[in-house]
Amino acid sequence: MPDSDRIAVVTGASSGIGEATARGLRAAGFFVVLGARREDRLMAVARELGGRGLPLDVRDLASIDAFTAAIAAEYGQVEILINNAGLAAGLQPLAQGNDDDWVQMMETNVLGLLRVTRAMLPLLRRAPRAHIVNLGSVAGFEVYPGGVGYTASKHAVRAITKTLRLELMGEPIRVTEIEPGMVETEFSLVRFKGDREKASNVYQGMQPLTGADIADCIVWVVTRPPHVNVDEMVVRPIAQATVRDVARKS
Ligand code: NDP
Ligand code: 8X3
Repeated sequence: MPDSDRIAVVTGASSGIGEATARGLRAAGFFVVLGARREDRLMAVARELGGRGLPLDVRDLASIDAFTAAIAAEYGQVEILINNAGLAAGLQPLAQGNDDDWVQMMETNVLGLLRVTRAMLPLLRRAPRAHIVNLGSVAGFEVYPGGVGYTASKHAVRAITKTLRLELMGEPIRVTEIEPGMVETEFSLVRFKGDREKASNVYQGMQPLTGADIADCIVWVVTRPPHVNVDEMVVRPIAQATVRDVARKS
């Protein structure tokens, strides 16, 4: 039984920003329902927070349906949806673009977010008030060489968020996009397919944000009075002025 009727669903809660957001929302009094593919890690977080972990692969419609059906049966409604599951894969120029990487990014960051949102909308509409928070990125309005698949997917997240804001206008459902700059999570390790040296070089000589920094912003956004909609929030480390301009100490 949830100890709060304020249900918050976080996708991609097995690490990084999603895990930190689950912690933040729990501390703010929500009952958290967490989804991701790595069940061992997901369940450990859910257990620790006294929440519910459910397997979820946002690339798989059947998995999204099972995730949604379990939430509908157990809780009946959802107040907060954090669409966080996502990744970058590779950093090659378009000419050398890897098909599998492009498909994975589009299916996860774009189709996954669309499908999870569509599945969850009936549950969000059952709550007295609700809030959808999409994890975009500064890559949703800036670009960089090698980033074409990822930046295209995050530009799409921006379009989706703005469209939802229009389509849900008049309903008690807030829509927000969080657009982080560099956050040290497993993001770069995933992008470079487990190459720890390449991943740590990304943050060499500068202090990146942490997952907890972004969670802090998300918790702030969802705890504003119900009539206040923060449409978007851009958050970068102080050392990063644009996606390509980063001050590093040697
Ligand atoms: P992490 O790699 O630490 O976390 C990504 C999360 O997404 C994991 O929990 C992973 O879980 C989940 N995920 C990936 N694919 C799927 C899938 N098919 N189905 C379900 N869950 C999935 O990275 P971050 O925490 O940094 O990334 C979170 C979000 O923040 C992403 O959308 C990312 O694009 C965005 N972002 C990150 C920035 C950064 O610099 N780190 C900056 C701007 C935005 P599992 O593998 O267990 O399924
Ligand atoms: C992640 C930020 O700069 O790697 O969304 O694209 S970046």
